[in-house]
This record gives sequence, structure tokens and C-alpha cells, in this order.
Amino acid sequence: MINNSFEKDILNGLNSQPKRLFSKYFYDEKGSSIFQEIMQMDSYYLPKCETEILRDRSHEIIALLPNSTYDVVELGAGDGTKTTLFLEALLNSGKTINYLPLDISPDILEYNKQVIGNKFPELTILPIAGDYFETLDKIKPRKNPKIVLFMGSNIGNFEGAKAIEFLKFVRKFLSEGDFFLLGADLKKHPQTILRAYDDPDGITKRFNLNLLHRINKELKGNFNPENFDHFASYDPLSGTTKSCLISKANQTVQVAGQSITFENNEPIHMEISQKYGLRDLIELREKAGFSSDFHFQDSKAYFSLSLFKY
Ligand code: AVJ
Repeated sequence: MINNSFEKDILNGLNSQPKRLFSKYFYDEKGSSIFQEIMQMDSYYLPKCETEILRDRSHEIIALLPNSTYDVVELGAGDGTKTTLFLEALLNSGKTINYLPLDISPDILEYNKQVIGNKFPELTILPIAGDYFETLDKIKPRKNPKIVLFMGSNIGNFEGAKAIEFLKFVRKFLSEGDFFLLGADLKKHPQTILRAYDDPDGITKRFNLNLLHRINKELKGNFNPENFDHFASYDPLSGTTKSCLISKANQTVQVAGQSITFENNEPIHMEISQKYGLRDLIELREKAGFSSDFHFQDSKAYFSLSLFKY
């Protein structure tokens, strides 16, 4: 089932003009491990900045939460390492919390539960595996007020209006008294952004090429990844980082029984990573239907944790 929509999306994308592959498919086992390498890169400032905000400003965020009990729901929770800082601050402030990590991967949730459970033995952890539709449906009937976390600038992968649609969609599962905490990467000097997505060691290139390896493995493909180059760009006017693979030759590739032809220098659009100004974040909040916003930045003002009230 999951594999079917993978095949459909990949074939649709490769038959589109321009050709398109989707970054949500980057994260097989190998891809997730390359993403861990990216997070360690000096030039990939995002996790460092977000961690700084969580470490230094969680108490200010928590001061805005009036209730004494919350369900902390984390979308795309992953391994939960950064989240421990926020959970710790919540517990230190005397609030009673339950932690509900949601993720598409049951394996990462198992790991998350162990890491967080070891750190906070008294915490109730209720992992829910599945896509956002299924998992949010399960949290809806719970009576506790909620704070939904969507961190790591994952919002940046949604194109244009899709980001607003996603926030609106999440808001439907919330009610009066609930909050949404968004991690968003801010507009900054274009060189700084470009370096984060165009590293000299080629780690980001490997991250992109890994999807071709994955297609080879899972869809009987015969991509030669060496015949593709990686190209990243950032447009300060739109705030959009785009990353492409570029065919280094005229070539034909087989995928799931189909022949896909590439011209020399033809791009495959792989990913966008949207950057926001403060005004953009306020507009996003308004359009999604949340009533107010509060913004917390790191010392360099590279990243924002933005709290939206239902
Ligand atoms: C995981 C979506 C936040 O867009 O910055 C990192 C993925 N792509 N380097 C991002 C990514 C290239 C990352 N997100």
C-alpha cells in the first residue's frame, strides 16, 4: 500500500515537466542516517539554533500556557532528542503532561519512547504511528488541553499554499485553549542559507542522490547516481531554497518497467526549504485561523519558535 503510492508518486514525478521527486521520500534508513550527518554540519545551523531557543527560552514559552495539564503532541517526532529540553522545562514549571509523539515510522517511535522514558520515568508517553491524518484523528477525542509541536523547520518542505493548508488541517483537530508551536527557519543573509544546503563535503548531495539509490532498490530502477550532479539555490525575494539533481548526460533510465529519458543538464526538482520573515509568520498564523502569535528567536535571530494560540 505505502509502496504503491511511492511508485505512483515517483513515476508521476519523473513523467512531469520539469521532472520532480519528493523530499518526503528521502528518509529511508540510509537517508535518515545521512540526515543525521547533515544535522552535525557546522553550516547546517538550524538544529543548533532551535536547541538554543529550547534551552534558553522554554520557560518564556511555558509562561504563556495558562493550564496546569497538557497533552504535548509532537508531529514528526523523530528521536525526540531536542524535545527533552521542552519537556524538562514543562515538568520543572510544575505542569502535569502527557507526551504523544506522532511519526510515520514505528521504529523511530520505539526509540523515542525509550530515550524520553529513560530521561523522565514518571512521564506518560503515548506514541502513535501513522500519517498525520490517522494520528491526529486519535488525539482529537482526548480531553486535556493540547500543545502541538511541529519543529525542525519541517514546515519548510511544504510548497506555497500547502503550508497554510497543513496548519488549517492541524487546527481542525484542536479547540479553544490549545496551542501550536512551530519551528521555522528565518530569512537571513542568502550566503548563510546557501551554505547550509550546498556543503563542500557533498553530504547534501549524497542525501539527494540517496533517493535515486532507493528507487533502484525498491522500484527496480537502474539510475547511475554518478550521472547526476546536485545544485542548490536560494532566492532571497521568495525566501525559497530549491534543490535539484542535474543530469550530466543524455541518458535513459528504467524505473518500474518504464523508460525515462533525460537530456544533458535536465534538472529533477527534489526539495524546497522555505524561509520566513516575521511578517510571513504572522500572515501564516492569520491565514491558518489561529488567533495570536508569539515569537522566540535564538541570539543570531536565525530561527524562530513561534507559538500560535487556537
Ligand atoms: C528536515 C526539512 C527541515 O529543509 O532544512 C536538510 C531537510 N534538506 N538539508 C531542511 C534538508 C537538505 C530539512 N528539513
